[in-house]
Amino acid sequence: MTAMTGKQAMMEMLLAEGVKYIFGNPGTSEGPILDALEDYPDLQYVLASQEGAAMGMADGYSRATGQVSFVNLHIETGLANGLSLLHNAKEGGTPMVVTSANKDIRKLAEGRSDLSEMVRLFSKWSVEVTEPSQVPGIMRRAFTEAKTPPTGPVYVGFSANALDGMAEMQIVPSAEGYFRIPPDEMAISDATDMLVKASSPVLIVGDRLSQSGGVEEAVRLAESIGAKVYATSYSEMNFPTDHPLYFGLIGPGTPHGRSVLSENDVVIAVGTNVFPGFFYFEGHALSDETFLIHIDSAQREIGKSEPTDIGIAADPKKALQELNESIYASITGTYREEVKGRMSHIKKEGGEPESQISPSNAGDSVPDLNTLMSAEDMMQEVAKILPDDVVIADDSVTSRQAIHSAMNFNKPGSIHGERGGALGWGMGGSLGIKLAHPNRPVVAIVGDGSAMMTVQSLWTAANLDIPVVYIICNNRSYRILKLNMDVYKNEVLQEETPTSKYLAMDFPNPMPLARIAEAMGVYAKEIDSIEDIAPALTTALQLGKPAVLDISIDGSV
Ligand SMILES: Cc1ncc(C[n+]2csc(CCOP(=O)(O)OP(=O)(O)O)c2C)c(N)n1
Ligand SMILES: [Mg+2]
Repeated sequence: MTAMTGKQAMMEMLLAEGVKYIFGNPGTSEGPILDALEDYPDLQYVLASQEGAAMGMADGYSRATGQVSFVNLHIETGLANGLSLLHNAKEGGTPMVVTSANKDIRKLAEGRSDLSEMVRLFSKWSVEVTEPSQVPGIMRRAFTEAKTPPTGPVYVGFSANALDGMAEMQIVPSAEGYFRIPPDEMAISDATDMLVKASSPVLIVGDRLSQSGGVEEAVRLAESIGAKVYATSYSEMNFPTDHPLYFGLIGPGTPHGRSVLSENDVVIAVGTNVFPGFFYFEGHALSDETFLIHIDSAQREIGKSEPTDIGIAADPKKALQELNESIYASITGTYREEVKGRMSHIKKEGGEPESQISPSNAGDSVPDLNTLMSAEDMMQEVAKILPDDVVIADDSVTSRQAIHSAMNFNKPGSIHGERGGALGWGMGGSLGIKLAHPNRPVVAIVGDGSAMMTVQSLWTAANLDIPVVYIICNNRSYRILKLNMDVYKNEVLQEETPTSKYLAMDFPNPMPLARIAEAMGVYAKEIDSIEDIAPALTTALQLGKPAVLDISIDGSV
């Protein structure tokens, strides 16, 4: 035991946990933390000028390193600004410890906010430290909670007296953590029986598959049973996109997704919520004739809303390894021939991947921007220049499909994307990814609406000279809202002749992202013709400094 202040214990615990960066924006209440930090040069404070930028950076850093990131915001006011992207971290399962300091506990009668209550809905665990002696134990638990699957963000508040007070303390970090929880043997045997009897099995993958490092095992499973593969999200590299069995993103919660899935006799979902979707549609996603197997490290997600025949709570990689072995041991030569036939049939049928977004046929908008390049053309051009070792931060919203048409993702960690629904992830997210991979080029592809939401990230990029190349998909609109208005009118309201004025979805005054970047000291270029993309991107990648290419693209629907 050593006598120290709570704020010192906080710093010692950060070092013991292997933390390098504190992402944040401070206030008066965080003064004690910054005071203590002066004695800890190995901990770098990464200053954001808006909390959304700090949260994005921490999220990107965690996902690119696989480690718990650390955020420090200001009391309730700064913390409130961070909640939007905290929601994303919770939905996506990003391991993160978010903190802020609070007024002295003795000011209870005067009114001090209950910070842990404020953040409870947005976090995996939420608590406030009110005594210095609590600091090491609570920090240890916070890191443990964050990294234990299903991973996620936790919140710790620190009252002023806990930071300034002294106590005898022992600094012990969280345990390494062995999370490869094996599946139940009986479940593997039942799943094997169901899968080898299936005539059209389908595999659906989500981020917890890639988080477990199980993509190779998923490929092996798909190949051994001849399953078409869809991804519910591609915010992590969940399946090699050029694999002949990969059919792209699917919205299993939409009528289109439901009908695609229900044509099959067995659906096996791995590491994904079953099934995410925005709108309410009556009934279940799968028809009564379709069996569902669900493998997940997030036990609570199994059987949550969709009737499930075989639920397997386990580490996805470990469960797939055992399932593959079990299938291998039980199949016959005839089965192999059957799978071969099915595979060639799938490949023959295989056309364009399913779009995540339903095609639009509503509205009276005439594409008046014919002269502008399409997102598809833009991405083809971008793809020609991107180096092999690039990491993409994808916050491109409706341009996502164009990214996937132009580029293949075959290496784990080659792409990280927005997840959870809150706009504004990519601007900061890409900076966190770059801090995690200083020797790899990092390119953020971001919608104009999303870029504007956390445009302050450009200031951090300039201030700390973090060389991310931003490509803005400037379509002068919240285009996704138009597409979803169409879905609402066509599929939810089922209007016969749907029209919409798409109120509050257009930017008659375009978001001037290149000019904002320049004003913040970031190299920037406005681009509206396709031939300018290659030279500008080449320059931007060689610059060794942050850069913004603000590209005008067609935003019509
Ligand atoms: C914090 C937050 N505010 C508002 C929204 C609602 N919203 C969802 S997508 C979107 C528009 C995205 O626009 P943009 O980034 O330009 O991409 P595009 O749809 O044009 O491809 C909006 C406003 C949200 N998801 N999160
Ligand atoms: Mg837009």
